[in-house]
Amino acid sequence: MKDSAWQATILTLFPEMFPGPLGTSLAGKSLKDGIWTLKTLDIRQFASDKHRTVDDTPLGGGVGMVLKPDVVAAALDHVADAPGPRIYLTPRGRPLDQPLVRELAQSDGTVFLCGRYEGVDQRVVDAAGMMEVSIGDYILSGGEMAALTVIDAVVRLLPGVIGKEESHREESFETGLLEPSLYTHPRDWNGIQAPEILASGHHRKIAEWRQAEAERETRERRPDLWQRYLQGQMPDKDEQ
Ligand code: 6GU
Repeated sequence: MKDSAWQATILTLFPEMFPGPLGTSLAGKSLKDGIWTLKTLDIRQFASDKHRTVDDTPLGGGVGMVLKPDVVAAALDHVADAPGPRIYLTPRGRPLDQPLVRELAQSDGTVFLCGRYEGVDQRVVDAAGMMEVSIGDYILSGGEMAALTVIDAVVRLLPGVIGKEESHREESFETGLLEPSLYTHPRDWNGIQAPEILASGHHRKIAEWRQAEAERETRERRPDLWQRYLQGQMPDKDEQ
């Protein structure tokens, strides 16, 4: 197990967006406890001209502006000693999923490059061997909200952030199934009954009901996850 803090290093034009929501709740507590650290670096400080220009028009024409490779390279050089993979947040990237989150949590940290405007000159992304990551098929105004999302997902996996190791095991995307619906007291709410089995005290039957519900909900809500789950259960079958 890792005994030093997980280090998030963020290159951004908007350092004031951090820690933002990561300063509260579970992430905020673990930040204060030193389980992870956050360092932001303002990309603008690496501009070389007196106007502190960080972007330029796209070669070949087109809308918007592109972050200059020399400026981004200087920012990356400045954090050369920061641990972990270099991630460029872009809707063109590999879709974030729980296996990637786990991989990042197992490293000593991650360096995040947040793009704004239309994006970053591809040459610096390629030259630095950056991993390109997207958080979903929609467009954000910049990579900052995506970085916050990735860090939130990573931090809750770090040892000591969530009480028992137990609490991760039955989660969606750890089991490959969505979690079953949740209910609390009162059992009768406005005449609507919570499932009777949950009040039976019969732990084996409750576990079986939850498994069946998780399977049904996954099949109905996320046929894509359901197919992957079935293939994981039956590695020989290629269709179901
Ligand atoms: Cl990583 N960046 C931006 N700008 N938009 C996104 C995204 C990232 N992931 C999904 N949409």
